[in-house]
Amino acid sequence: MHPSAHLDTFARDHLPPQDQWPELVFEGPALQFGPRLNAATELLDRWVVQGDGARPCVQGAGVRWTYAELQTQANRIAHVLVSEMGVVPGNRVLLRGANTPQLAACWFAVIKAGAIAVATMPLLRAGELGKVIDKAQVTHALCDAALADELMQAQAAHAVLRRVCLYRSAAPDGLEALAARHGGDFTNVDTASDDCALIAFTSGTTGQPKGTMHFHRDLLAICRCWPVHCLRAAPDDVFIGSPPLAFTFGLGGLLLFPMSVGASAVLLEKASPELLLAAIDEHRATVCFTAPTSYRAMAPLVGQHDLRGLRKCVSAGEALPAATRSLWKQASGLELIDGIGATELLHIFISHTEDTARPGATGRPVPGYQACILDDEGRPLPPGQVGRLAVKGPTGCRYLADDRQRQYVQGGWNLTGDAYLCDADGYFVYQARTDDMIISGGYNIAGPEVEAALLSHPAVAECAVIGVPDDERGQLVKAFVVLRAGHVPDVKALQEHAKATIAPYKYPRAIEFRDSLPRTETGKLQRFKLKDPT
Ligand code: 3UK
Repeated sequence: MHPSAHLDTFARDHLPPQDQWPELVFEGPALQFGPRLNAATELLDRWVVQGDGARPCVQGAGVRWTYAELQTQANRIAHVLVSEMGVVPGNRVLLRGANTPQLAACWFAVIKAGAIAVATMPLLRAGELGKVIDKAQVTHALCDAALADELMQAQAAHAVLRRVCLYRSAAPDGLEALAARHGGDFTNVDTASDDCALIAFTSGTTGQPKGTMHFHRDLLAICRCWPVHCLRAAPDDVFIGSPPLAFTFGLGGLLLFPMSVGASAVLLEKASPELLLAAIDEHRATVCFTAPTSYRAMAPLVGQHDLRGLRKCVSAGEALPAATRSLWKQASGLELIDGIGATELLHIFISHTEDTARPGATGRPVPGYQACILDDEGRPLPPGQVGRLAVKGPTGCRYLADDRQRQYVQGGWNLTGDAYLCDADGYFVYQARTDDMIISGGYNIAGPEVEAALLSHPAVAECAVIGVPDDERGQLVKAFVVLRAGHVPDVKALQEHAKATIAPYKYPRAIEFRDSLPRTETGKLQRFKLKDPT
């Protein structure tokens, strides 16, 4: 590793041992990184230096900032971090707030100061924040005044968190007042390209959060893979979407990727399907990032808005059912760009362009990444066989002090925990989470395939399919269904529809109707909550 700029060496001290890292592959000139690199220099300052400072950069929460204005804001906050809050390079700085330009400025300030950004989901409560503070030994925090309560409670229980400063606050000791006392220039800390810049937490299904560590160069590497080859956005694009900046899907899609091409982004504090559609219309947004369920919910409402500006729509976070792809295409005229990403790999590694989309498939490895399907012994499987998805590329899993590193990384590959097959054309087709495969009467049944079949029925708004214990079959396929308005429960009709759409043995033998389904803040179905309702 290169000489670190970190005075607080916590991050390097808690990286997994080198022999447990995934193999990193840096293919082609765009993925070669020198020894020194601060991601903020490349993503933000560069535009001002080259004379593009007056271009629009971020808007939302009552402000509209050019690149030069975001830079000035970030520089002032960096001074506050260093000279008033006592942040030294390598310290972990927690960020808490809804998506706003102010949060983006705080994020860049942390990166510029050579500290480590630990962005957290706005919905987290004191107990969950406490786990993050403890695990990442967070010493400082910048928090939206509107969300201060839970963080203050967490701070009371965790002495390691020394200083909290509130932003979007009118208080005399609020961040705005402190920042106003400082100049708009700041010399970025000369970090190593492999100094940790970000610890992104992923909760998974167990409730014990895992911190994934990403370097300055990783932030640029993801900008040079999927956005260049699959998204292909332009400097005049206006990005918009729902994922929080604390979710790396949102950080890339709504901050890093627009800024890597000199484009701009609309940051929305609230982005329910209704609000997102209205905001696309209002801001003439051209590139949208959200989850499959959000496209499904927006489709019937499209007619109420003017979406003529919209030209690219990205779906990630969960498998995209073919029915949702076609529903969105009918409603908007746009072919969705689906991509599988993971917090461990920072962003998307299998995807496609609008022209190479195949309904039901996630796509092919994004240039820069390699993927294959492995059996339980780690041997590659031939086309058409279902096994474990394995990925490598310029980014990869490095858990902060966590034994689960050995599960995620095996033989140099990142194992995402997904069951996939690769077809004869090299397209990767999602089956299920490996721990969600249903085994019924000796058959392997992927819940999402049954869900896709049910979703193609006009009465079905949303559904989730799980295996429930059954004396006779081992497991029984059970569907939880949310009906569209105006439809009445009809178990038989849905079962017949499933049998007519997929192999009949996969049909849901039990169906339960619900008003809603349990989901994470990142939009993922929590199937485990349906299995074990306690
Ligand atoms: C699932 C998908 C099928 C899959 C993420 C884009 O979701 C992201 O990160 P997470 O760590 O979850 C990773 C897991 O989510 N998944 C995500 N996208 C897809 N399954 N098709 C998809 N298109 O199980 C994966 O292992 O929360 C997504 C960019 C950055 C991200 N962090």
